[in-house]
Amino acid sequence: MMLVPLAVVLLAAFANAEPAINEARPHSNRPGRFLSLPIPQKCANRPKQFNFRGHNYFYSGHVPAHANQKVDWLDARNICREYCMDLISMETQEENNMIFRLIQQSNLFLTNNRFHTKSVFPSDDVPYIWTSGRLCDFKGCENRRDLEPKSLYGWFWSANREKMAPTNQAPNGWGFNPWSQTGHKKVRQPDNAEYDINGTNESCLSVLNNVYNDGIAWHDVACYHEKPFVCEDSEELLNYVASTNRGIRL
Ligand SMILES: [Ca+2]
Ligand SMILES: [Ca+2]
Repeated sequence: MMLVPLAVVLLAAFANAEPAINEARPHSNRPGRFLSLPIPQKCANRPKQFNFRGHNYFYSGHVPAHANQKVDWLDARNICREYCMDLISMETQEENNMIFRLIQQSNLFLTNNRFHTKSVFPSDDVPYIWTSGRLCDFKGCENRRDLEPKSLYGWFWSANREKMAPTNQAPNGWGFNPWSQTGHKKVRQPDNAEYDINGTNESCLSVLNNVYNDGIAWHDVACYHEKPFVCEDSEELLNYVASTNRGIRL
């Protein structure tokens, strides 16, 4: 019974490890990298900055240990995962708008779903954050007709492997399409624009704060860029740590 979650966690790790290796920064020789496993002590003491529908979240810029950190997409996931969290997945418009508000009012703290100021942090404008959104363009995604064309049907939340709505329409139950209508090439996102510049695919989903005069919106971005991030509780990792550490309080 305890082996199942571990197997799931490890499978998830390997399923996602391949692209990270292939995708390591074009000009770096960082060795192959894998998904991190949770660290029970860190899970028990994870930052709980705000809560939504039973999940805890934190924005790296508001947690002293990570306040000045900008990391690539996989490093961001791994920082979250050690806390039994993962990068945020915005499955609903409510959750999405909560993050949009956080970005917009980054000098404010969200606690118990209420904003209040906290003067210890500068009123820094958040230019962008990483989410767990990912294009299925790695090993295992080939021969999947349901994902073609990838720019429309190939996106999913890697935190829970849930498929996203087609990128050219508002997701079910949403009043708007969160993907930006513009970007580097002045066309709607995802546009894989960096591929034309240096051959790197834009396979990761970032929320950008008005970078293209487009308000706060979703963009496909190359995964090697370094950004602050938002972590969200991972039920999979919390369940795994709970089932393997009797009596732990998470
Ligand atoms: Ca979520
Ligand atoms: Ca783009």
